[in-house]
Order: sequence, then structure tokens, then C-alpha cells
Amino acid sequence: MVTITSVLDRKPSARLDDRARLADSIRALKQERGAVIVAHNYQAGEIQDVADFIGDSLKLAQYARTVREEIILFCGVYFMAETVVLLCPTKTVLVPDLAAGCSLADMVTAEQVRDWKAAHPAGVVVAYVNTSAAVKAECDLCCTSANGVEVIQSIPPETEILFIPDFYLGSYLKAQTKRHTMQLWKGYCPAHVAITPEGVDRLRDSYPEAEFLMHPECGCLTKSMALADRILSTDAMVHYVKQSPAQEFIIATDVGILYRMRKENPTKRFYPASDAASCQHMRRNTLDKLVQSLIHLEYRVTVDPAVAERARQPIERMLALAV
Ligand code: CIZ
Repeated sequence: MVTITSVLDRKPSARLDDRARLADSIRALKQERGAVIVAHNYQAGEIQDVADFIGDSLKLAQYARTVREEIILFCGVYFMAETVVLLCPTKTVLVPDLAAGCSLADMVTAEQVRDWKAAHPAGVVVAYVNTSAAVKAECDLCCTSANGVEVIQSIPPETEILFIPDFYLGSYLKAQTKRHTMQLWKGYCPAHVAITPEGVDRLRDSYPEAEFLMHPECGCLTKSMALADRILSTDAMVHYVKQSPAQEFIIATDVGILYRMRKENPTKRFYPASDAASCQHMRRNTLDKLVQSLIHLEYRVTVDPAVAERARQPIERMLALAV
């Protein structure tokens, strides 16, 4: 039987370098610790395989709210774990690697939001979930890529809207809602901007029958967006490919999601819009680090209570819209 002691006692020659044995250790340690593992749609397949629940950041936080376990090992990136802390303040939230952050979230600071608001005192600040808790604390509303249109539409017309931090998602929402009063911060996700219109064109030529699904964070805005069969969030993509009669799909988002799509739809074929669309932060989490996390109960994610109280409000306002 695998226990914390037996894993710690292993001699270097008996190190768990084999993925199946690591996965066995994680399952056993998880039980021993009374922990639950949640994994984002972008995580590596081997991490998805040991998770109790897989989803987008909001679904993961909502799932975390429903579990009885006290310890939640969150496999994704830091701002997502913070969202779980905000929504589940009594739980112990662990991440396998503290350096697994988010380049997009890092593109706006709380101080910059305060300055932007000072320059636009009538503006309503809408934060994409890809923001730190400190930034959310300065904002009025949150949104995800799944509910951005509805969140923007909930704001009275003609109100000035300051949207942070993703320029491409913001541009998409501005076009969809025709809110010309939306001002956009110029942040971007490096993994999504690695998807180019030229690369998408080549794939569409090679797989003319394939449906082309695109995430709104993609930088290849003008040309490819017009060609996309659907512009969807990660969870919406996962559900869409299941029910679509199409057998082939070109997927324009982080390559990690293809593992779940292939596993859940073994007869369908999925092509990444770019192999370079791979978030380096998501890839920091490894099975080895999950084992360490469960043994040492590290690394605990906390949010300063004063910040948490304010950061929870834009999330709760989004949830109250029930979108
Ligand atoms: O909210 C999420 O999990 C992200 C970052 C994207 C999505 O579309 O699910």
C-alpha cells in the first residue's frame, strides 16, 4: 500500500520515475490526506487523469464549493486557486508550484486599475477572471469567457466600461455587445497570440471538413475570427465537440484541452491550431510536484482577508447574474 511514509522512505534507486506509479501514489496520498484534486482544462493529460473534476476556472471554484473534503489540490494557475480561496474561505487550497502564474493576469496591477479609474470616474470596471485577487478587489464586476457577453449586457447602456486585462477578449465582447463606450486594456495571453491566421489557414486547407473552434483570447482577431465556426470558452468547446455531428475539429486554444477532447470523443479527430499555443505556467505542474504537494501539504494559497472581502464582490455580482 502507498502511504506518505512509504513514499518518503523510498531510496533514490526506487524513485518514482514511472508515470503510472506516480499516479498510483497520488491517488493513495489523496485518500490518506482527505484531499480532492481539481484540474483546469489546459492541464497535461496525466494530471487530468488523477483529478476528481476537470473544468474551467469558474466551474472548478464552483465544484470546490460543493466538496466535503477540507483540502483542495488545485492544478491550474495561481489566480484560479485564488478564486477558489475567495469562494471557499474555509478550505485549505494547495497548488503544486507557486511559480505557475499567468502572464495575462500579470499585465495589470491594482495600482494601474486605481489610476485608470481615477481618470474615468464614471467607468464601471469589468475584470476577466484572469486577474489577481488584488486587482479584482479594485473592480466592479468579473466575467469569464463563457459569460462575458451577458455580464457586459447587464451594465446600463451608455455607461463607460473599463475592461481588463485581455484586449482580444475585450474586442470580441465590444463587437458582440456593440458597446462603443468600452475601453480596453492592452493585455494578451502569450499562448493564444501564438495562434496565427496563416497557421489556421494552412490547417483549414488540410482539413476542409473540420469545424474551426476558437477561444476569444486568440490574437488572430480579424481574419480568423470571421472564419471561426464557433467562438467559445474552454468548457463550451468541450461540450460542443461532444454534441456536434462533425468528426474533425481545429481547436484554437491551449493544446492541453485536446487531451480531454480526445479522451471523451475517441472516434473524432482534433487538430491544435498551433503547437506553440501552450501555456508555460500550466506546464509547470507535474505528477512529481503533486506527490510533494500531498506529502508536505504545500503550497498553501491565501488571500489577505481585507483584499478577499473586496475581491469576492465582483465575483459574487457575476454569480448573481446567473450566467
Ligand atoms: O476561465 C478559464 O478557465 C479560462 C482562463 C478560460 C476558459 O475559456 O475557460
